[in-house]
Amino acid sequence: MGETVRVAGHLQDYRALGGVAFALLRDRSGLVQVTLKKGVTPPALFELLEGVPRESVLRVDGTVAANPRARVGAEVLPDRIEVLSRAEVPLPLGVVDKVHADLDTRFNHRVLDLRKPEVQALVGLRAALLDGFRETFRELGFVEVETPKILRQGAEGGATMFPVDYFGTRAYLAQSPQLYKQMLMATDLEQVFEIGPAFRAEPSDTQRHLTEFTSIDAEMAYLEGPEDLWRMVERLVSGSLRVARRRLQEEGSPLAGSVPEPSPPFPRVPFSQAAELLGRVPGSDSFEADFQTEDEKRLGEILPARFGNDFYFLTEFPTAIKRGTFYAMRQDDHPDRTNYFDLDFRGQEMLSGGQREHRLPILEAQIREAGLSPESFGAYLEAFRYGMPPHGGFALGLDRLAARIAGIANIREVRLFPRDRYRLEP
Ligand code: AMO
Repeated sequence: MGETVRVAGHLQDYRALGGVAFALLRDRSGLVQVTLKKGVTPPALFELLEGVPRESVLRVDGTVAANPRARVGAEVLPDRIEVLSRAEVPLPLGVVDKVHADLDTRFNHRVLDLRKPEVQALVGLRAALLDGFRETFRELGFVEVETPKILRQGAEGGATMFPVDYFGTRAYLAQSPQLYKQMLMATDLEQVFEIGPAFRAEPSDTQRHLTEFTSIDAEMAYLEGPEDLWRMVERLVSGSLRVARRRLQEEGSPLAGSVPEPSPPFPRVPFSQAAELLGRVPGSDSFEADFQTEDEKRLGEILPARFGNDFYFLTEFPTAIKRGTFYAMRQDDHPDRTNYFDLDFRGQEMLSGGQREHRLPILEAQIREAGLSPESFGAYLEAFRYGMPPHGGFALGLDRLAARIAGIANIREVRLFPRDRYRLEP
């Protein structure tokens, strides 16, 4: 109190009530009230503020005074106010209005939308999750890597590849770091992780598919079996969420309490058991069909009630579903099943992974079986020729996790500038 201060921010609101006027300035730390009083404040400042549109950027020099009626129990009595940047009128999107704006309008004017405290909280949630994963990966002995995003070939199926003209040759944007993180298993890095963009030309227009998303990838060598991966996923997910939750608590985020505290072990539910719980008939054609959104939702009702955990693994995916995933290891004694799994949270797939096929002849055969030619995977396959340890890994979709935690149905809302089939701007 009594100190001279300089504050700056967006002018959220201005109200003049006869002898006194209030300007509310907003920045990341919150709101501060600047109070102008007739007889105390230089008259020119009343005139100046009268004509300044909301959301303009102001800088105020003044004195702090106690005021129990102001939001923070104090206000700034201004000596000088400068308009650093004047907002145009009208605003295409209100920042604090209670008027509902549809998603398209919000994304078209995303910079204004991002000023809303509830949208800022989502940005904070992502940042805290990223911190959580990085810190936990390092604790678990993983090295952070960055693999190329412009590739000669894809790994996750031809339908979702984005072609790029690369100086006259055809290249593709990376659908995932899959082939590179596996190649690194033939080096002595042993345990790597990557947090980066993944690009998929998703033809479907759903609430959980983006054409650009953030993939949190991990790969580890000297695997004995999928159990090693499940245990690692449990430690990673529970550790990362713990760090994120703590960080958000420290920051006073309204979303801190929404970050779950998972309790490992997560139930391991074989695909066939889940299919039966969905009422599928063993032996029927549809028994081994991949789970669709509706199936995942229903499993999200059945499995947590049965096993008492919001997180659960769906394991041993049928080979029939994973045939396109040529790098997936099939079980030696049950070749119709793979060592592949998903981790679902509240009725939605968050993560998928599995043990890879590290035996070159089998891998080549699986590439052929997927309708691809081993010749086009030269550099990838070379990594298997000179000593490749058994390995496996997984990838988690950050956007899906953040949206699920925040209770948001459409994952576009947790990205700063989302990309989908219809949106390339801003
Ligand atoms: P998969 O294709 O299942 O596996 O992707 C892994 C995780 O990424 C998220 N995800 C998406 N999120 C938003 N929009 C999309 N279009 C989208 N596609 C996928 C999901 C999913 O669980 N290479 C394997 C992983 C591995 O085996 O290591 C892969 O990419 O949360």
